[in-house]
Amino acid sequence: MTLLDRPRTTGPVPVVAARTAAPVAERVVVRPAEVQAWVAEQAALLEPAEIVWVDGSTRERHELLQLLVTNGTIEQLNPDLRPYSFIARSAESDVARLESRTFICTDDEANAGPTNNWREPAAMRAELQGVFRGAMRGRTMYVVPFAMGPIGSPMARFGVQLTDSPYVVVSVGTMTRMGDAALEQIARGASWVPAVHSVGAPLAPGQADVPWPCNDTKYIVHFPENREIWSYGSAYGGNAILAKKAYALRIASVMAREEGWLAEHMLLIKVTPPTGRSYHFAAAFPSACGKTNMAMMTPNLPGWTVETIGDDIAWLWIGADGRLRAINPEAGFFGVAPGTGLRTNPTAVDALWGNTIFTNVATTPEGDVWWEGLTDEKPASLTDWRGEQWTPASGRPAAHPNSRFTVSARQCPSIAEDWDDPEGVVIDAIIFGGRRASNVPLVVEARDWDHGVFMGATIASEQTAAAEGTVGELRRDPFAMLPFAGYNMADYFAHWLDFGRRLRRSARVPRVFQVNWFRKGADGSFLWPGFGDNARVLEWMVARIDGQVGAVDSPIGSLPMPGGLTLDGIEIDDAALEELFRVDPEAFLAEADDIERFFASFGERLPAELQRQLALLRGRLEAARG
Ligand code: OXD
Ligand code: MN
Repeated sequence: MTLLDRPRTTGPVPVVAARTAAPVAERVVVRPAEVQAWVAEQAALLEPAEIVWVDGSTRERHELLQLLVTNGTIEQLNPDLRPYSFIARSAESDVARLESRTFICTDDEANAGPTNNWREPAAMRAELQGVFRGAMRGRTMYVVPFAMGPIGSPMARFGVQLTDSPYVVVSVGTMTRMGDAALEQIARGASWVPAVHSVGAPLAPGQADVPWPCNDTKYIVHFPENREIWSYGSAYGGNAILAKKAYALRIASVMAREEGWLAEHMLLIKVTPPTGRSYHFAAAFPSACGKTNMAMMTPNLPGWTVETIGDDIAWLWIGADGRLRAINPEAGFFGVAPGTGLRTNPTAVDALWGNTIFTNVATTPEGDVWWEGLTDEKPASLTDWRGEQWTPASGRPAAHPNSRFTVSARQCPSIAEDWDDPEGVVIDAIIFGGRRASNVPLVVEARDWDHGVFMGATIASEQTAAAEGTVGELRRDPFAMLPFAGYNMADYFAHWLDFGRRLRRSARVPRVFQVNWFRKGADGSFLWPGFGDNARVLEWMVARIDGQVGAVDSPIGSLPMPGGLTLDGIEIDDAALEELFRVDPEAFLAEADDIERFFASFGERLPAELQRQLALLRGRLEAARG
């Protein structure tokens, strides 16, 4: 029986018989008793109509996609234009991550820290029991085993998500190594994180479903001490693909601290200059600051290549060789569509040729997709993300600003050959960036690791559409991890400082840089062309790594010397260049005051080293002011 013709039943939950252990040759995966017991316990709470264990096969994916079409959740795009691709239009209230409904539940509130929404675990558990009771009535509960990281890597970590959303199952299928291969590792004793997800829309007998079931009440709850995740009410990827933000960042950051590694909101790229020697960079930017564009950059420098390893999450550790190594724990890209265009990111546009699920983009009359920035010219008419008719005169965006594509990493033309190397890649430099209209120069190099940690801890960015909030407002987003650190951010800073001490003992410490592609001139236009021209900044970093170029010392770090960036082929006048690198001591002293207020929110727990870095910065700025 296929998923499609399996009858929908209500009433008692059919018991899924445990398969007996069979020879490996039969490729029957043993369902670990511990997982089975947990599934049964949750089924008693959630009361689904049936339970399906997901195996991760192509056939299963096909059947789920057909089911989603039948349910009206997705529509198939024109196969001649976009083979085997689909568009989902979500409920209007379910379009982004909900930070105000994201909770970290630790016994001691101080362990969640001032940047997280803390809830007392027992009280939250009691609340969740009420919320989740019967939440899957009338629906199928999928049991979704997954691996983060290449199976066989010392860094691979496992989980099992329960969900009543087939849309979420296919999304997890793209974003992780999902199914039997992961379950097999759990059966062999790998530890796993349990994650429960429901859209919170139980169906009464005979009740018709809606295309995008969800609930106005939402919860994204983490119990880091028990390594457990509960998510309710949303099918939006950032809230519902629990392997991603909830596990690979919030829970993994806690695991990483305990086990001595780093779980970071970073892209990973491999940069190869004409010399042929490759360099690997890990770069942290707040949500929707162009990480995917940078990860897939086509460098505007002859003879240079940039290859993609990851676009959102990196796990870093000190390898047996003492070097800083990193993997991308994900297997796909859940990228922001608007701003991904033929001019800005042709590689991503190529990657999306087919086998892609789009969510909340617009569709053309021919049955293809469109979003702001895909092409310079707007199509004459579209169906917008809400399903309404749209023309350029409509005066509103056709695609939701946080509309997304979900596509396998393997489909990316710039994917590096070693992107899924179980041993990871050696990191030569770490980059921190934010979206800053003023103040922060195009590139600055940190004086040393601890200064780099200060830079990471003080990233600020203008709010984007990836989460709810007022777009454009400046917020401190330390390490781009504000919504993703699963524990007290001050302890997280301390962990980074400590990690540097360990790196110093074992091997070469990577360089740390800060970048800002978004500085604007007095007329409000961007000073730097960005995108492929950001390779010019990478070129300078490579020269610094190799000790080939000097730098100008400034109060905030080392800047390129005049003429230090290759600018052939771009038009940028001297005034713009000067403004791009201008360090205004007055403005930075005001920034230092803001940092002081931000640091004060961590009280005694803030590492003394960061206060020291702030004092040193102030001293240098005051000296520069004269
Ligand atoms: C994302 C985010 O979706 O950071 O990657 O919000
Ligand atoms: Mn992200």
